[in-house]
Amino acid sequence: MSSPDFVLHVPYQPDRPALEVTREFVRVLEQRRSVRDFSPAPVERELIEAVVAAAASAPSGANKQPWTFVCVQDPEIKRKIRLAAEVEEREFYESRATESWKADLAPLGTDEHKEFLEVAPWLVVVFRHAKDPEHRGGGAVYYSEESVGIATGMLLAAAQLAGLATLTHTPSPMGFLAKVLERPANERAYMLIPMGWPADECRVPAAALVKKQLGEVAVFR
Ligand code: IYR
Repeated sequence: MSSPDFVLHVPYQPDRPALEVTREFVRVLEQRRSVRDFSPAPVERELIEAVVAAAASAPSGANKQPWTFVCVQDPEIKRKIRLAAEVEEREFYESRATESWKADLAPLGTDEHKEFLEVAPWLVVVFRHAKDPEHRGGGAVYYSEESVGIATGMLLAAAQLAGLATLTHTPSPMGFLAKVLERPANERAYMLIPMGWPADECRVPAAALVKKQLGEVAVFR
């Protein structure tokens, strides 16, 4: 190995679970659906903490970990988020979205009403850290979009493993989230993820069920 002598390396011997464990993980992940019908039943904070810990274990550019996960349970804050999101979404459906975008969304049956933002017991808001101009020398981040995308994927996977329903919600623009949640100037809202148990009568659109076959997405050479 060619790293300089002054770099400390430590042994790395992670668990090596069987193929069966991986297949079981795939089986769990394949059950994930974007859910908009949440049960208002509470979810214990410990479970949310475990899911966030999975996300926070993600790799990131130069290990800068350019993320903050704001976990909102407070009904008043959830209400503020819902109202602000619905303002943006109304604008989206009434004028910002192109006709072809709306046609692509039609099979999902979505609209500007976002009741789930108050019903779901938790809203996990993922913030990406941008370079901090106030922080002389030390505020750099690298590949923060990619890093936060990976962390968010791991968050969704862990939630699914816990049996929690999630929605990858991106009311656009999302600037209101930094304001409502009083985040520092270098944090940008990346994704708003309602999290909770699915409602007993939870239904999901049939249209989004079909995933591409492995042969369509993977190339082996
Ligand atoms: N943000 C809107 C619209 C929307 C956009 C995409 I791309 C989706 O996959 C689903 C919805 C909304 O949440 O309704």
